[in-house]
Amino acid sequence: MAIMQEIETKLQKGISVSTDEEVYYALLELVKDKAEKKVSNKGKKKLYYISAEFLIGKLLSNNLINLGIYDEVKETLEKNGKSLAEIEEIELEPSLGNGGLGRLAACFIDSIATLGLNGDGVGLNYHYGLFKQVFENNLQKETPNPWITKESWLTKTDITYPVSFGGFTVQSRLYDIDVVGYNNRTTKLHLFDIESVDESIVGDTIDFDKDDIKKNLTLFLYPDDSDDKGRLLRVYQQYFMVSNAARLILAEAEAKGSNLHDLADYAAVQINDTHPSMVIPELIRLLQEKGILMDEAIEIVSKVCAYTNHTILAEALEKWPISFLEKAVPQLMPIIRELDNKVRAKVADESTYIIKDGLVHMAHMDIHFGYSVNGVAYLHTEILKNTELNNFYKLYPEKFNNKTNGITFRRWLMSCNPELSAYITELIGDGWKKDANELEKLGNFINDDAVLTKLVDIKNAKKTELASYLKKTQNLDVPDNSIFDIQVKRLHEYKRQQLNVLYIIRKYFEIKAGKKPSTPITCFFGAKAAPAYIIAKDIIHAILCLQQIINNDPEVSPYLKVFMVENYNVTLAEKLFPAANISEQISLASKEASGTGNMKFMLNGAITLGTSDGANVEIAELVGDENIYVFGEDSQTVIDRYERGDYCSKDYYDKDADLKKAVDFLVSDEMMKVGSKENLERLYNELLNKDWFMTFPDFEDYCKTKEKAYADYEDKKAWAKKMLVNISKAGFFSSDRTIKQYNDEIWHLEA
Ligand code: B1N
Repeated sequence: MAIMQEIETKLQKGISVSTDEEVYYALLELVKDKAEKKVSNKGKKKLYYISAEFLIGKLLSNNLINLGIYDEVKETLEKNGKSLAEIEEIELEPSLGNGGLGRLAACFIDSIATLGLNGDGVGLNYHYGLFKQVFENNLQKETPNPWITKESWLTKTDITYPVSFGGFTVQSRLYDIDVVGYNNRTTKLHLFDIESVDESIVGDTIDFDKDDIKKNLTLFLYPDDSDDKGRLLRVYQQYFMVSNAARLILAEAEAKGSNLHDLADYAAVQINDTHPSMVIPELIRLLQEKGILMDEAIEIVSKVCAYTNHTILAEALEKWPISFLEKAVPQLMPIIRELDNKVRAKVADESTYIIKDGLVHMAHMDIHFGYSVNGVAYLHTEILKNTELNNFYKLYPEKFNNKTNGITFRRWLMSCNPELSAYITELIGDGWKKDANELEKLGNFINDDAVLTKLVDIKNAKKTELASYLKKTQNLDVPDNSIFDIQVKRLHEYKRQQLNVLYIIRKYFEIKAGKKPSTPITCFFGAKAAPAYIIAKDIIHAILCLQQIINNDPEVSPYLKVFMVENYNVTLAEKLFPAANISEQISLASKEASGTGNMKFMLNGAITLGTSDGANVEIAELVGDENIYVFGEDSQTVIDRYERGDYCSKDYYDKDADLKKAVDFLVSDEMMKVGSKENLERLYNELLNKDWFMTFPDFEDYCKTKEKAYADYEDKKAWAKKMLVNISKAGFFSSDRTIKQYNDEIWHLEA
């Protein structure tokens, strides 16, 4: 049947006489039907990628692309007076993740499906997601982000388990989302929910009764962890997730003939950061229930579980008080104690013990009782081996390995930038869609003026598109003839949005003093701050105040504008990456494990302005010094300074007049007029008295390097060459490559 007929059969009327909403739901059903008919990946051994987050983004366009019917559907709709872009606006984006870690999990299941690997994602079905960000009085407010509509990508299954906590039991229910690969194959994202969940206990804010676990368990992703109740709820969530996962794993293995002694032939579990770490004791517990003795159960599970570390930030390495675990999951404590005893019996180094000072160290359990530990970029893995986890590396050098992150090019090029994607295909054919390394062939066009011009034309078109989208959706007036300099990522002090802020203030003063940039500059920010992260919210406040001051200053705004987009999410990301000229990757060296936004910018022809941190290091190596702007201290210098503990931000402030002027502006009359004294003073004091992430030592080099980038932008042809090199070298960052390495070196599934 022709697509047109198929859609109209679903609609039971003509496309042209249907509303956008009706067409959206018809397409949703059509895609679900088609996905169900695809071959699902099979094999004796199966991977379970367990993650508290899957930041999947909207699914319609991506699924149409992966099913190979995107163009056909788009044209059919157009012929009937409909726009696919407008129909996409109907779809609500699930906010089932914070940032990079969750988005990585989503890219990974796309690649797993595409490579035909037998692997599923397992997570939770949060009804209100993380939160929706709104700005009020230049401050971030959080509201619930409902996304589940009556018809949705979720399919209710018959799978349900009783899950017991200390003192009560809940009934789970599995919902599945089909993950369509770019090859006629599918896999599944399994999202567990609780039957007794009650959305009505949530009002207009993200506050709710944190004690009522039977009602609240799957309402939000990581509710407020600043108080004990929120933290305890997180333990309940994590156990609920892994207990369901563990039962599913054992049930599927047994169904395929496993006697459970041979579980490792049937299952590999990837533990995505420490959030699912309790899967280790839970699997051991369930194996014991099935009659396997403790020692053997531990051995079996140790051959099944592998752990990925995503950060070296101490506050993100989970340590749960024993009292929390005793209350929420008392059945696990004897097992965790036994695991700790085993470590104590064979290891002298106390720093690696699982239980210390009344806390259970989740990562320690993963490393002792998992068979693989991986970092997410070369530099990050080196830091784990040599510094952060050195005591473990000395015990188990063979367990440590690197898997540099990647992104799916289906979503981050083909879907979000069809113009560039089509042009690449015109130049080098479409082999790159299956083998991303073929992008290297673009290098042959480095001296082809027509190609360079066309790349710039496409970039400009995407900038105009972003500007009109932001006008329509957020009423922002973005000048599309300016340099688009973009920093989008979670708001965190180590990512140093505040460094960018200080540059912007400096630029503002420069323009006021009559030094005007040849091409106007537009600085974009997009970032959510954790609801309880005070300083992060103060930084958002400062950005919004600057936006108000600068954009309304007739002397400055023709040359410089600032926009903080509201509720930065996957949908907005898909519009921002293709429009960027400059990609801000300015974390303090050693702190950003990898970054994946950096890869999305590069693939779409933006040039990186970044520190030698995370995957930036690998980008620099691939593109060469000419095609990236690297600044700042290196990770060893930073690590050494932390070690010495002698950093004093005030010294830098006193020595650099420009820096001093920029920092002082935060608490100037101008800022106070549009902002809140409390927030601005707190940020000012934080920088002056602490500056834990060392923005001041990098300030001068950052400014100098950024000016160089802006100056280079003036030479259109030279800039276009940099764009071409970046795109042509991006193939390494395909998540297909990453997943192939996970499989070859950790999971060992048959393709
Ligand atoms: O994981 C990404 C990396 O590309 C980023 O560099 C890294 O910052 C990010 C606690 C985290 N690390 N840790 C988290 C998320 C939620 C949470 O509650 C920690 N996210 C990352 C993918 O490897």
